[in-house]
Amino acid sequence: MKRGILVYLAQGENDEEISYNLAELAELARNIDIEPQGFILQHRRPDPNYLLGAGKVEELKERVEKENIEAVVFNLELSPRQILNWEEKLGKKEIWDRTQVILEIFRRRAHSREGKIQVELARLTYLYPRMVGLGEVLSRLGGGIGTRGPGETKLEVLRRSVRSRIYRLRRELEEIRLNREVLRRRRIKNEIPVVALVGYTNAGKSTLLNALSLSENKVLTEDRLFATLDPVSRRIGLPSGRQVLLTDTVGFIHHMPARLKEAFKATLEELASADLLLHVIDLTSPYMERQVAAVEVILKELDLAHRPLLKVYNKADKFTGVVPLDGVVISALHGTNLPLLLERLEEELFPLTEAALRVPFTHLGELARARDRVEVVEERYTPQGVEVLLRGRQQDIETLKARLKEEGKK
Ligand SMILES: Nc1nc2c(ncn2[C@@H]2O[C@H](COP(=O)(O)OP(=O)(O)OP(=O)(O)O)[C@@H](O)[C@H]2O)c(=O)[nH]1
Ligand SMILES: [Mg+2]
Repeated sequence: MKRGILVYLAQGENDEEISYNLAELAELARNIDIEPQGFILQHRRPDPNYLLGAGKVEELKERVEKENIEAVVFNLELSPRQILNWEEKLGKKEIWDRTQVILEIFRRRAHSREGKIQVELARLTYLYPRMVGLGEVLSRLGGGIGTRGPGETKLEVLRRSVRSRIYRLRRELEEIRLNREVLRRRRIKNEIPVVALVGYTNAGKSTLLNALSLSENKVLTEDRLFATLDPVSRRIGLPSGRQVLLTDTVGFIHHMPARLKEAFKATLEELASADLLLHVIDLTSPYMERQVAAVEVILKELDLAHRPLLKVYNKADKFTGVVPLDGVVISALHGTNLPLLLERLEEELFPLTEAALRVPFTHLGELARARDRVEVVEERYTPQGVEVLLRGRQQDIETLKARLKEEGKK
């Protein structure tokens, strides 16, 4: 672990928000092997040269030297000029901002071709607009301030190659997306409902996927941020014996860098085709409400705010407080309450409806056979047959109707 220090420039947040953001920034830093030794906090407008005001700049420099700090992590995005100034000021220290830290975590976790493409795209689109400032730097190195120095042309070449790389990556992603679309269509044709896990990173989505999955092929779960990048799907069985697909994707975080959201669009688009979203929430997080709100913001941005959604409060084994009542409370790790969750899934995916039918006496056998799936609420005998009021899943009722017609034809 490298010794680090956090720098927090507050823009009107209150104390509670600041302490939450600082705790999360520290956690993000740990995920790239930087152990924060402390922090510097300032309330002010961002300074164009150092982000911080002059007094704090000196304070940071002193602390970096005194405390043997190797890496400085800023909460706000730094401009190229600010990065350069800090590098000059502090010598050979690592300078990070929150977006870079998140991008680095993603880079380390990306395994599949798609994941790698998405992360590279995010990094390049983050870099590209920043290259304008680089021209200034390149020119400064080559002399000639203010004139169109040699840095400008070098920069143009660089920018062009980055641009064409971005273009190629976007095209590759588009191809992957089309493939997905084909798979999706096939799935719809087979009528396997899809349930998608969403939630803050580290809430326990992958653990839940493993716990419910019928397959022995387990996915990675870890006490780390963004353990999952690549989407995976597994079949799960519902109490009625029906199967559905459960999909797991990248976790969310508040103030998710825009570039990352854009790059992971293909992954996130999968969510749009889900029949139901399972929002997994870490009950034990002191910041649970904030995390729920952050996920809801992202769902809204993805235009998913009005999709059917079930809240799942996880890690109940480690929780002693009062549990919320607007969802299912489970422990994915210990398997607690999973049968109840599956029942709720069944209800959500296959809601009960009622239908009135007339069954001719010759077809009572079909009705009897359907009784383990469909409940007969009322029956009335008439000369033409039995008039029944049925309650059951739409699909089962449709199947029964179809059978009655078939029988009628014979
Ligand atoms: N105590 C407890 N820990 C759990 C439970 N469910 C998951 N965890 C732990 O929480 C950590 C994160 O679990 P994951 O399943 O990897 O979380 P995730 O939501 O997939 O996280 P990302 O992929 O990073 O978004 C792991 O250390 C799990 O063992 C639970 O019910 N109880
Ligand atoms: Mg995961």
